[in-house]
Amino acid sequence: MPQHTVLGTCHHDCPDSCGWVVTVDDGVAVKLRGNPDHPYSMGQLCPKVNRFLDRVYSPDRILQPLSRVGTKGEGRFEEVSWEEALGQVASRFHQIIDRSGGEAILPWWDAGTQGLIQMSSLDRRLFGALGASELTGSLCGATAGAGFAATTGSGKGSDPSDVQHSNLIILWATNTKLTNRHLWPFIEKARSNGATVVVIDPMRTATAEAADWFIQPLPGTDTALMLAMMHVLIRDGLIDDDYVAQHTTGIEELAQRVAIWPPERAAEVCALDVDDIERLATMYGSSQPAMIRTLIGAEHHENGAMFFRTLACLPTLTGSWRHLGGGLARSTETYADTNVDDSVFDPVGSTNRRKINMNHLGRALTDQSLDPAISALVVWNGNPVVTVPNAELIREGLEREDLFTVVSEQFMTDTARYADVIFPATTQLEQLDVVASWGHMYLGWNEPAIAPLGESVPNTELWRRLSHAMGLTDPELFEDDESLLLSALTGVDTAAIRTDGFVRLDIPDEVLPYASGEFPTPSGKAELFSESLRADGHDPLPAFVPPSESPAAGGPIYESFPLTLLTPKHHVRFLNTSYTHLPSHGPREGAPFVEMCPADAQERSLSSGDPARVWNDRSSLELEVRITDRLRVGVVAVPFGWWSSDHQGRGATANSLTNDTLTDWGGGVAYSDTLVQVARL
Ligand SMILES: Nc1nc2c(c(=O)[nH]1)N[C@H]1C(S)=C(S)[C@@H](COP(=O)(O)OP(=O)(O)OC[C@H]3O[C@@H](n4cnc5c(=O)[nH]c(N)nc54)[C@H](O)[C@@H]3O)O[C@H]1N2
Ligand SMILES: Nc1nc2c(c(=O)[nH]1)N[C@H]1C(S)=C(S)[C@@H](COP(=O)(O)OP(=O)(O)OC[C@H]3O[C@@H](n4cnc5c(=O)[nH]c(N)nc54)[C@H](O)[C@@H]3O)O[C@H]1N2
Ligand code: SF4
Ligand SMILES: [Mo]
Repeated sequence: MPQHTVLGTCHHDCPDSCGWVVTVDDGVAVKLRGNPDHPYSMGQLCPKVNRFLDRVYSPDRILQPLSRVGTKGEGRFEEVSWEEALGQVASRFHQIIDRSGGEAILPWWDAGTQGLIQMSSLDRRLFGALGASELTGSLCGATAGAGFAATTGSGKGSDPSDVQHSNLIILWATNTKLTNRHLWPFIEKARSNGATVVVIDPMRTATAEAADWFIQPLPGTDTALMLAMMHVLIRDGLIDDDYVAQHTTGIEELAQRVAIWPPERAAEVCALDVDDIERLATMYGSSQPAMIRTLIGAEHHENGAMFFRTLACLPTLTGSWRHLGGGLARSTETYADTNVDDSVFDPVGSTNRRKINMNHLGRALTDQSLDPAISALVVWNGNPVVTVPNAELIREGLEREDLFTVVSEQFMTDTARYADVIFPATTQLEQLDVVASWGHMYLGWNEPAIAPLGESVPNTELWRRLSHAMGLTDPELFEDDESLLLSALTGVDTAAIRTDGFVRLDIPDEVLPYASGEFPTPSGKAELFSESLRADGHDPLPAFVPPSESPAAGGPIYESFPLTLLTPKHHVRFLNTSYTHLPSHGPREGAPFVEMCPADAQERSLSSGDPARVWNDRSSLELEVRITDRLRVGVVAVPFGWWSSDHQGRGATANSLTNDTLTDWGGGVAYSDTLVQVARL
């Protein structure tokens, strides 16, 4: 075929879901650029994906099924045929099911591709047919959604791109310039019209550097700040009385609650100036339209859901939901429900199976009391050895000789090294999909641009082949990709999405979810006081509860480990743990390090460049010290994303240290409530 172009959409777990154009010459992708017609990404990609072809054509791609010949974790494999690999898996699965039942098999997947069918579709039917354990919980997003919905009744917030109409923009616990870069031009547009940008983050991020005002509370304390803001809003008559009277429940109870949260009290909890809290509350209560923008950063705390539940009370009190450019913008994923119904992938007649929270992978693999114990693990679209907290426990589980581990991957990740069988996975360039965004209001089409490299296959094809190898015959297990996709799209102009590469969701041009005060809660109002939360054993009102592993909670852990550890996304060329191993990405970001403020370093006689040990009762890391003014006293940071091979010593990574306590509700996990000590090596 002569040189031609193919439209696609970035599959990464990233809010921007950029449109792209691939130039293909004689079956080889020779160029990949942003689609200039895409209304949100407008022709731009990012420093990760600008060099996506380096990933696709990397000599390190896994292109053949592999079977383990070394010890677990060693990473020594031999190439085998598909038939051989499928045969090994099918016979082990049959043995396990006969001996212990299907629940001894655990599927584990994340959003390595967040495409509609390649993230999760036929796997649900296959693992349903096997009666396998069911994965629940989330590394990302569910706690934020559940917290927000406790107040508003749904996940729906404002359209993020409407920040362009805002007069005040509060970027609360989100590092927009790094993690959501295509939103920044919309923010700059508002700024050129006079908007003020405030960043609230325990770390002076690149986004904080670019803001008009940076507020730096201690991690996990923001709810106290919000309670004090509400104190000021109510005290000073800055609330929208009509809106509150008509559309909310529990204003009196809330007023009583925040009465005991004067700015002085929050200032102490958050380590902020009283004047700053007064000024922030007054600014918020007297600016319209005022948009709060948040993503995931604050959900990784034990009180994570309460953060989002309380945050949603702010635009409700000020009536900011009424205004375009007001309200609260978070993940847009629930808007995709308008045109996408992924419940069509659920198995027919599925029964209730044992549930395992994905954040507790290490616990599940090492728990002697689980009945049945996990005997087989199947991982795709994720790298849990590096991305899930308390990771050394996962490693311990994966080393079990009696565990049979199957991984579908593009590369030999830390997780894949522990596999017994590895199946080669295609990249987004080689597979059909549709991507629903969580950062904007467009669905993206992804036409395969090239044929699968080597013997790699899309996840859906792996499930079809495995179903066949298991001797299953139900036709729903063998549905083809196009049919799966089309069955999940409702009311989408499929001709248009294929021709343009994207289509806007079937929602109004102006997204004002609660302007008229219709909240889909049990009471039909925004629930400042929530009966449902009370029924579930939570505080029915916004409340500040310090995370149990935190300076505010104190106790013996804090005495041994007095520093709070943040492990944020940090590198422009990384997307979670993907890319760190590529020569065009990893080396250009340097190496992992521990960052701390001058006072904490001085107390430990540490200078920049010194080797240090960072440890707690979970694990220990050896890292180079970097002294910065980005962090305040008592808070240190180690960037997330690097693999074992990038770390010295035993190959522990940032998540070897992190806390696997679940969040208050929503099924997420408290990575950022981690205490450590640091000392010179
Ligand atoms: N370059 C790049 N972009 C990415 C990713 C990546 O790995 N690299 N990952 C993608 C993914 S999966 C996601 S979910 C998004 C996440 O996007 P964001 O939510 O914007 O990013 P995070 O780095 O998880 O967290 C944002 C900020 O929250 C802060 N934070 C932590 N605890 C608290 C707290 O208690 N209070 C406050 N106020 N702030 C707190 C952290 O210091 C951090 O700066 O980014 C996506 N985009
Ligand atoms: N300490 C700390 N931990 C964190 C975070 C943090 O900020 N700090 N962030 C958390 C967040 S928000 C998230 S979302 C998670 C991410 O956690 P993961 O999803 O586990 O992380 P990724 O590195 O994105 O791993 C995705 C893997 O999927 C593979 N993959 C990509 N496409 C395909 C495909 O089509 N088929 C198959 N079979 N495989 C594919 C990639 O090669 C890659 O290895 O990490 C969480 N962990
Ligand atoms: S990773 Fe995010 S910013 Fe980069 S191309 Fe993909 S969607 Fe766009
Ligand atoms: Mo995420």
